[in-house]
Amino acid sequence: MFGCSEEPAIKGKDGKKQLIVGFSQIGAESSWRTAETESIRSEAKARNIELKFSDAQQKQENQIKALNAFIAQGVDAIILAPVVETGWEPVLRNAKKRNIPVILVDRGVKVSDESLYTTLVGTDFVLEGRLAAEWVVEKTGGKANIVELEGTPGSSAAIDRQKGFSEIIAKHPNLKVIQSQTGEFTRAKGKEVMEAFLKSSTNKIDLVFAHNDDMALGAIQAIEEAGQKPGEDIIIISIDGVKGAFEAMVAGKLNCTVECNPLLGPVAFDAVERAVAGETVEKRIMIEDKVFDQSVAKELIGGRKY
Ligand code: GYE
Repeated sequence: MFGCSEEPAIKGKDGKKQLIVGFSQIGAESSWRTAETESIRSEAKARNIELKFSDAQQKQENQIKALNAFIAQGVDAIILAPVVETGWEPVLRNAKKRNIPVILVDRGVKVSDESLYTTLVGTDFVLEGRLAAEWVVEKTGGKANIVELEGTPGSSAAIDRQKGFSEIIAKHPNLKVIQSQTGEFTRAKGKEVMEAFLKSSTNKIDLVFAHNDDMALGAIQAIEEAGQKPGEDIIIISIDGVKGAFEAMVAGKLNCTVECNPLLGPVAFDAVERAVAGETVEKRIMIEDKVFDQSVAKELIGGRKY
């Protein structure tokens, strides 16, 4: 046989070169995260994009290793959900050197040079914290002893939600955060920390603010085991808006959730395709949040997609 084909080895159904995208996911700590993973996997499939998936088990070093492996393999683009904010510059510089666009999903990074990533697709965590606090002000009339279950230390989700929440709470002298500790965004740790709060607190706990629904669901269990009624004796508000939170609201055990949409696949891959095509992509692609409380839970639970 003579000659050689000009065509690329791998082709998509539509005859275009099939894109190869590496996705470095944080782990599977919450139902939110599982929904995000599923959204990215299924959107890759729908677009006939080959997805190389890597689960970092909550460790930044695993994410850095995965990214370097994607870069060495010469992927067309990288999707990164960064577990923490800092420490990304060297690996992002490697990607930039090889002209591989990096699309951040849900959490942000702190870098001195913003050109090290293409865009951040996700919600506004500071706003979510503020929305939660505004609901607390309204619900309590500005007087409550609050305990806070924080997300993963060093993550933009935990840092910014706390920032937004405390900004509003600080304006109300009778709203006091009496204890605050990380529950690492998991149900098990949320339960454990809530148990410790209930045991050690000398003041009555009026309200729990959890940085995600899973920790609130853990706290609900702890409160019940301590013989109190979650949602009544202790008010509970969290962030995400997952199905489990809606179920808990319908059962009267959770009072409110601030939505944070995890279905980022379609928007993330739009950004990937535009970046690969050499188009300019805006630095921030914002996904909107809404507040849902018990009063609307029953009516809306059937339509929830995650
Ligand atoms: O709220 C939480 C998760 O980064 C927005 O991480 C995400 C957060 C989400 O595990 O449930």
